[in-house]
Amino acid sequence: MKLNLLTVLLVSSTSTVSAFSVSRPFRSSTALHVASAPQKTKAPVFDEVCETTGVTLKRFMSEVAMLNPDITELTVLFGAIETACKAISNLVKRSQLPSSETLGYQGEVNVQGEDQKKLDVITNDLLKRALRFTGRLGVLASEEEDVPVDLSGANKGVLIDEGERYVAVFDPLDGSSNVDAGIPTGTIIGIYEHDENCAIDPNCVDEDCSEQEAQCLANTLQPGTNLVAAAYCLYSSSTFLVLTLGSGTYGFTLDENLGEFVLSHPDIKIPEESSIISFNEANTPNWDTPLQETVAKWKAGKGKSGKKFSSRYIGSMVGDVHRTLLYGGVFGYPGDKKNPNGKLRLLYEGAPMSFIVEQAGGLSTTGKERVMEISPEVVHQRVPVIMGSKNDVQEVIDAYAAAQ
Ligand code: FDP
Repeated sequence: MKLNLLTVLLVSSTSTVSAFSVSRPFRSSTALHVASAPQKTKAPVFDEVCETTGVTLKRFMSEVAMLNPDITELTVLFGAIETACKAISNLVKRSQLPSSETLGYQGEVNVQGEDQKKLDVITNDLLKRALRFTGRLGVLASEEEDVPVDLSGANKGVLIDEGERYVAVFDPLDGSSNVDAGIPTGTIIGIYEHDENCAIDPNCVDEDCSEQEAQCLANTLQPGTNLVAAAYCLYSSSTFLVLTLGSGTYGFTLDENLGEFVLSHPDIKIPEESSIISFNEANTPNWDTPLQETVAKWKAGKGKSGKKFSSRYIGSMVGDVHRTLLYGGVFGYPGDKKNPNGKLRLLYEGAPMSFIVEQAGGLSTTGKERVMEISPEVVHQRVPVIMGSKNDVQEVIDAYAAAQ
């Protein structure tokens, strides 16, 4: 079904007026047409590998598509993600050079009241365009956009016929408060199926839009259990792209000579227990008592494993989760007395990263419930997150349960 043409670029109230602006937050109070939970994809096996190139992301995705023809369209999206990550990696690397003039603040505040860095804005634009030009997206939501952006119709820049449409949610430059100091940052992306029954009248502006049209734009408000794919790119000593399509977690490293992401971490399995905590410990006194007590036991070597934990915290979620996937441990940004829902956003931080961690055999919880099962009510909703090694996170869940 071809959707109507619509120009719906929604921008912050402090800048350009949008063709469609929504004064109320999107809420999922009534039933949304949301695709059913995705089927498990079949993972490829590589019998023959070129010694020079290894398994590139392109080969990986095309073999996934051969095994799972129903998700062939995802290869196009991952082509765009790959290009965007390479471009963002270059931007981040060059940003330290005085000639790049990309460090510092943009002078705008996003809808969450955070000062936008220049690179937040540049990378948001870059990723938005890369995804939009695939023609496979119906709607996207980003940390840097006030409300979801409708991409259906000619405004998406390319014309496609029928074909699956997806919803992308992303944080283009997570950890950007670190970027001026050259500390690792990342991009986080989640992909849901879009409700193809959504038709939006191109003339619908503000209150002229029906509840149904507003809900179609709000198609981003799906729980993590509906994710069909999630990925992050980490801009660090190397550039990594780690993804899940619901059948394990796979890590690729950018071979700068080839210009290709090469499979370097196949089927990542997070250690079942470890001895690393990764929290902003300045907030400890305000945490919930069960978490405070569990972390205090770990530090004293009196937790379930008896190991004495040590602390590693970059303050960049992608970097901290990447280390946690490889070395094990517990990364978290829990709720506290000041911010009961913590700091991280459910849609484009908590849910996609939880999908990746769970697919690597780990757990992700708020303490009281599985992050993946929470249905967002608003796009920029925050969520407490405690994720990582299965046994360690289970210890936190048990402490919360015992306290009830
Ligand atoms: P940032 O504000 O630099 O974008 O949610 C964003 C985030 O970074 C995460 O990447 C990171 O884990 C967290 O905030 C760090 O917050 P604190 O500075 O409060 O520790």
